[in-house]
Amino acid sequence: MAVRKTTKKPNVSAEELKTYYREMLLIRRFEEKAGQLYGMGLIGGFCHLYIGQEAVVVGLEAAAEDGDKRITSYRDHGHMLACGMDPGGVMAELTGREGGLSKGKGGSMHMFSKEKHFYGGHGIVGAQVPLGAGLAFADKYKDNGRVTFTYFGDGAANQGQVYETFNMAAIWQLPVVFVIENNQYAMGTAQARSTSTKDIYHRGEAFGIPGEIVNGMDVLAVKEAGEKAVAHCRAGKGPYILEVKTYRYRGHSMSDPAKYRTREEVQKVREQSDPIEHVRELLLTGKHATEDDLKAIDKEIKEVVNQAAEFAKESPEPSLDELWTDIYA
Ligand SMILES: Cc1ncc(C[n+]2csc(CCOP(=O)(O)OP(=O)(O)O)c2C)c(N)n1
Ligand SMILES: [Mg+2]
Repeated sequence: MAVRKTTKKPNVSAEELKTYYREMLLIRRFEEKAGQLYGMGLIGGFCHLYIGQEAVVVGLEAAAEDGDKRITSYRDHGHMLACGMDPGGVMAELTGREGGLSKGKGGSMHMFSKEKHFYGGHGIVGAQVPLGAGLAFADKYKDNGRVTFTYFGDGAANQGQVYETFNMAAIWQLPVVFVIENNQYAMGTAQARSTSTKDIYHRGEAFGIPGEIVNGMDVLAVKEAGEKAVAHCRAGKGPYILEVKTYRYRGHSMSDPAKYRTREEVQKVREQSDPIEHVRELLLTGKHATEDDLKAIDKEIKEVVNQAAEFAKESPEPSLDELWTDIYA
């Protein structure tokens, strides 16, 4: 794997590091809890966890400003938490309850927030890419200086609609950051088996879209690259591609036993490149926090997640009348 920790001493405050630690930990603990609830039969249907990829969305959210937009695939819980959507509302949507962000009618892959400018949650691979360009088109039209983060996977990067979108985004110089979350696998297919080249971002060159590779296990590297990409878009220079190399620790979805890779492969990444451990080490070695400080944060996050799970269990099932609301035909 081409991801490695940064070795240079980061120029970052203790508070900032603690924020990233807290935000990444929230995603990890939330996902672990979702996995447990799934195992207990409280969550049905598809459920794709984001464990291992936390630094990607936390780093990019740190580069975003109020009013910027985000859109992603079905692996979306982390994106929602990182942009400030309520953990209880997300968890209750997973359990299909009335208190869920889509009133219990959408589930894991279909949640939105107008307030936080989160545009889903899309189950069709690659579908969010043209939609993301559309959001950026609207912002360009309104000339409001906003940027859209459009996330998609290494597998989705082989979809034709991605390249139609690249073409249009380049022609219209749209303020969109295309974020390829390259977690090395598309379901059970390793990138080397599905993709003709090791790196994907340079496909943008054919359309005149600049881009770069980012270490997705290092939240500081992601933030830095995100700031560069966003500045490019806000300066009216059009789209930018970030290929963020990351890794998912769990199977593709809860029903995937992940037999296509070895336990050792996963263990090696966990031990050598875990994004949360990385920040933990920076906090401790930089004397920005003590073990006790970190324990207090761990406890605080556990509490938030437990409360979200309680809410998700106690919220009632949607009433039958809800079958007739929020439909467009
Ligand atoms: C158009 C379409 N084709 C196939 C599928 C089935 N499918 C769901 S996820 C997936 C793999 C996508 O992998 P990637 O883009 O790398 O995202 P990741 O799951 O790794 O986040 C496939 C083939 C689908 N949902 N939609
Ligand atoms: Mg993938």
